[in-house]
Amino acid sequence: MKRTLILSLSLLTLAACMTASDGGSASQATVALASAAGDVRGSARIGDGASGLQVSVAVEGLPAGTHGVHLHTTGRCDAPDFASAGGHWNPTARKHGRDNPDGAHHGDLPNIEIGADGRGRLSFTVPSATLAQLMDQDGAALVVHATADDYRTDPSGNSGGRIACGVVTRS
Ligand SMILES: [Cu+2]
Repeated sequence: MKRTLILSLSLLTLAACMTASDGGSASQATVALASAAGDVRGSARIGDGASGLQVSVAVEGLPAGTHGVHLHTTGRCDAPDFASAGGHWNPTARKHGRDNPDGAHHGDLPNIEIGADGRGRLSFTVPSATLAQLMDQDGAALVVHATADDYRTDPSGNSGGRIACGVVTRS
């Protein structure tokens, strides 16, 4: 029992070290995406880069098609609708969407294309943003929506319901 615990702790420490050294960046966070039923829906990595906040998302088990993805302002993913994640992360008080003359939110990411196998990938850099900014007092969450973001309609690009959510967690 005791030996198992020590082994587990060693493995955890090893995993933490590997994560910290990955990419050479000191500031990293991860996201475990889940459906409202609690099923795994993929993951994301978020970290500070030379030109902004780098976000890499890989989803699985989601419906094929084009889906809105955003960083939301509160680090809470309560089923069934994930409304607890709040609106988009918007520290500069802009309107939604890169095609909106008053946009965009820091949390506005490009749409993700999900294939027939339920998988999709997305990499994006939020210009002039940092992980420290994102991880304010109430944290942040990554949300995948039911439909495409039109990049224009405030406040959420008409992207429908929230079908997967994950809390941003420092790694
Ligand atoms: Cu959203």
